[in-house]
Amino acid sequence: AWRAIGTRRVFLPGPSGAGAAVAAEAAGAAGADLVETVAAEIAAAVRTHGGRLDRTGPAGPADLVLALAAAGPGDGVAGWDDLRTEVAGTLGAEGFAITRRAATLVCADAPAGLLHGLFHVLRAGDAAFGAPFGVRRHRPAMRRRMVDHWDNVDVHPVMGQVERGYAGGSLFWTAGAFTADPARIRAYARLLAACGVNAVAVNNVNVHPTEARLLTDRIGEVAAIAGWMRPYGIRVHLSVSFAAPRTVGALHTADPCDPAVRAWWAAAARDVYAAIPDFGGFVVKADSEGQPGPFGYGRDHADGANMLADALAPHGGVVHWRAFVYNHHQDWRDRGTDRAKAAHQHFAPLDGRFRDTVIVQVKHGPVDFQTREPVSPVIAAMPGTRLAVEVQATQEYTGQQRHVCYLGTPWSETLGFGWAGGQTVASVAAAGGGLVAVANTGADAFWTGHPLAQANLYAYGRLAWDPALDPCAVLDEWITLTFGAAAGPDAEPRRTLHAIMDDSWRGYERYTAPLGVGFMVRPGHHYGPDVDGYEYTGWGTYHFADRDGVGVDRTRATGTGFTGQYPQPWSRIYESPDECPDELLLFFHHVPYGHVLRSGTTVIQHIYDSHFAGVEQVERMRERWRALPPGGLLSAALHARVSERLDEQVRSAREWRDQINAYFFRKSGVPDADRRALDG
Ligand code: GCW
Repeated sequence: AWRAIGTRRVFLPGPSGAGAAVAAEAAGAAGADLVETVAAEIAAAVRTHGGRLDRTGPAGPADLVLALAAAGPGDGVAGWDDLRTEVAGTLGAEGFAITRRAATLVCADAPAGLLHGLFHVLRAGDAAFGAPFGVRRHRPAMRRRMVDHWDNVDVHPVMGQVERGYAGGSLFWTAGAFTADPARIRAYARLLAACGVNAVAVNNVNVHPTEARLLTDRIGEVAAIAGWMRPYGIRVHLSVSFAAPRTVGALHTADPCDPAVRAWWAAAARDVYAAIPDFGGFVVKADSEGQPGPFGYGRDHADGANMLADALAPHGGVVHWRAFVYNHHQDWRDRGTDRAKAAHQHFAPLDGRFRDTVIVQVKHGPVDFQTREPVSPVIAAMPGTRLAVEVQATQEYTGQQRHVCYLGTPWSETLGFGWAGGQTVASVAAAGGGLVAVANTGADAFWTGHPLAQANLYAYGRLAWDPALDPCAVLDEWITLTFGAAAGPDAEPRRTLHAIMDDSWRGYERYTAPLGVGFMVRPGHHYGPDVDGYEYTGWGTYHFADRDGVGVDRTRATGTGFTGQYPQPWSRIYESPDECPDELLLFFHHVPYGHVLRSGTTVIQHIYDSHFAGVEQVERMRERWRALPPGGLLSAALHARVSERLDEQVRSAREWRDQINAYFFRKSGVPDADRRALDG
């Protein structure tokens, strides 16, 4: 049967150097691309490591066999028929099964499964070729694992080429021109696929006039990117402007209920699919921070999202509609309005009204990607809607890729967050629209500016594939893949990287905004401390520090009532200053400086202690890194880049410590119990 559909066979050397691998060509064009990719990966491995690649048949003992269940390598491979019989039809579009017999056998129902199976083997290294093991099935928890670029086509006068981009220029555009290098985009797609990513939105959710034309006369640029990414199983999505019928088209309105508007979008979608047959869909930021949306026409967000879904549905596309909707012209004097409540207020009442090809994309926290936030209550409030959870790999609020901050840790905590009824963030995202990350990549030689920030991209992809993974184990995988498998469990640079990175998110939290209060950053660029920078503005991000205390009262009893948006037990726990977890205390409560935390220390002493401890941690990180000699895959250039960034992290952490400590000492007048200098 496999001969009849044109099976090609690929041989790969295993550790013995004698091995063979088989990849079966799929009947469909897209699938064939992916099989070619697997074959090319194996061919490259053979060129580097030796061994044999033969796509005409397993003519001897094999170390590795990769094949589609429907095609198979034929009779020559021991155990194959048992494997295929057991797993065929159960693996889905991207899953695979692996077992070790005389050879390592990888079986998939569809070509993307072969690719993910190959990356799995590479991750496992020698372990995939050791003692025999039984059949293990791997299927992604999240069907769509999307990276959202905030790249602009033009250089935006304030935000630059990439909004909140800390990794150099855009991989796609430079100052208005399409400058994507096919080889580099292919390499990027390979990197993403190796992390488990299968979708990319190419442009910023803030869609400016030039970028709006990517939907129409510049669609060829998106099609080119799609063509370079397709062989790695990645589908391309596009951020669009809700006002496009008016601004790009010739209509006088963008009212989602107007038949001419609906027809305009249907035609636009048809043209997009003519250029990109496997186009993923639209990403939309509407009625948010100045972007146009359905509110302008007296319509709600279900009207807006459904209209776009109807345009895409005939072609198989989806709409990612962001729930990041709030009033950014709030009166700071008005204590009744609470930005944290906004997404729930706008979206929870619409539950059940969205088409099933609409994915409501919710930021993981209720405010805006702060270092520490509670989980967004929207995630538990819309059981009749497909939700995606959005995290920010680009480190806008976590050190801007100048600071080491390994985000696998908080993302894993968020995904594991559960509530009454047995649901978790991971289960909601898995049943709905998956996990989305704002990209942290760019034209930088290390992809991510800070070389160690690559681990965040990797952790994102791995946790989207399997949210139950231990983030430290994921980090360990990344270290092995990046710096070489030769290093044993205690060998360098592994030990040093764990010492620097494992606890780096908590370290960042220690020296920045305390106890979940958030947003003590410089307005505009958001780097470095400015305690009152946003305090008297319209942005809705306040800490309310005065001489007596600090924090936002979001209780039902005396505050904004935000705690009431949570299901049990969290509604009760967050309401109580005694039960609320310390790290979120100031997010939910305004307390006196002398309030005693569950840890036993007072709020004011905690602020001082954590800021001293955070800086000491960063100073130790730098010492450890300096003691690590460059060598092997740890190139001199990489070593130097990390060293330079750690110098800046130490400088910045000290600045944070000194401003936060001086600020709260001046407000409270409470000296440090340990008599350290707080204010010069
Ligand atoms: O955190 C804020 C950023 C904006 C961003 C916005 C969003 C793309 O400061 O730069 O705009 O979030 O997520 O839409």
